[in-house]
Amino acid sequence: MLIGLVGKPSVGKSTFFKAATLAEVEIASYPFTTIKPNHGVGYVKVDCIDKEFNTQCNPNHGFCINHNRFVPIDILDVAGLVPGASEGKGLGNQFLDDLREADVFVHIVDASGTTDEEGKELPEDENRDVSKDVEFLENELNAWYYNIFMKVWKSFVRKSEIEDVNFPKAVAKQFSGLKVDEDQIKDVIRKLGFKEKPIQWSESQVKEFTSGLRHESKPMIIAANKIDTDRGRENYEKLKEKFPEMIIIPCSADSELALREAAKANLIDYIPGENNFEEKGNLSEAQKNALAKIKRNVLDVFPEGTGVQAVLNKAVFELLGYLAIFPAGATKLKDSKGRTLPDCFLLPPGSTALDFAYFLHTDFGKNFIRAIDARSKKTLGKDYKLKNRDALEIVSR
Ligand SMILES: Nc1nc2c(ncn2[C@@H]2O[C@H](COP(=O)(O)OP(=O)(O)OP(=O)(O)O)[C@@H](O)[C@H]2O)c(=O)[nH]1
Ligand SMILES: [Mg+2]
Repeated sequence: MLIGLVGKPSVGKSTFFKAATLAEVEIASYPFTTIKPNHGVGYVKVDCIDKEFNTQCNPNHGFCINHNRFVPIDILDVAGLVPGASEGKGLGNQFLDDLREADVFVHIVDASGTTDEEGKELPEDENRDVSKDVEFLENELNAWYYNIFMKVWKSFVRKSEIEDVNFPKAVAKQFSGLKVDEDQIKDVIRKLGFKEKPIQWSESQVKEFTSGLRHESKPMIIAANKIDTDRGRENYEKLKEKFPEMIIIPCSADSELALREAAKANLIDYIPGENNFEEKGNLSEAQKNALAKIKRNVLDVFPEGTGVQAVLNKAVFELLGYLAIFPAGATKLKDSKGRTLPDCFLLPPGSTALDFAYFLHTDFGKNFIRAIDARSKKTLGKDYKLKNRDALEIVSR
């Protein structure tokens, strides 16, 4: 699972990244602070099943606090994108190639409204229409796909004059590095309902197709960041009104970073995603004030706290519909090393018990006999559709 952070410069991509991964990265108020991509490990939060079994898990990967299981995911933070990037403005959009492998994008928007389209600070009396940032970014991402597509379009047209070309297959090949498959291509064409053959498509039809493909293969969730600022909340509300079909989450990456760093330094107890914390260490007056401000301006106002955890969770579980699955013996929850419920895996929507067996090991898949639900001890067949937080044993020959 790879989540890509995108947005214009200075919106707080690296701050979000650092808050989610605690990796050391550069953060600054001038545009293009990040040039080379930052790659790190963050976590999605899953209500751990160990509680139901009256036990405490020992994760092989990630960690568990108070029965909140944090399952690792990869996150990529890249350079800022500006309008016209597809024609080479700013740093261009070549660096988007770093995001080819992303399963989902988080578009970080500066909801403070204090920066212009290139991430530069605006004069005090000006306020940016933040919906423009959402629109231009969509356009730039779509142009990226369009340009990739146009590289093969001409040769495709020439070829199809002589022989029958399998369009979905040819397009999938061109986009193979971008995690686009033939089914997605067929799906997009079906949804668009074009009557003409691809070869007869007009320029605008080609654009509709490549935008649709971008949308399908790189879905996007919006983090309305900097909600702790004066205009943050107002601009977030405006975005929700303007784009009712999008998932938009109020966010304060800066606050999350402060909370996670304070927790790491043992100054507070804080579980990412919660809207409270408890002071425990020797806090200076300045630290106390800073934390009180976060509580007042962010945690007490927004039910999902700073929003950083909510963004990651919604991207993976709501937008992509992934399922958290625990391998678990029907009679014992420990593995051979004595670890309790050591694993929790993320599987794509629609996965079956057999898919899960193959996911664990090809041999389990090939020699699958049945699955057993560790809660109910019921037997499940290979076509059983997995549900989020299922705990299953795979029995194989
Ligand atoms: N008030 C407030 N400021 C924030 C927040 N998140 C980030 N910032 C500030 O915004 C500025 C830009 O942050 P970065 O994380 O470097 O932004 P970026 O999007 O990575 O910028 P580029 O790498 O230049 O594209 C810094 O001064 C941050 O401290 C937030 O939630 N609230
Ligand atoms: Mg950055």
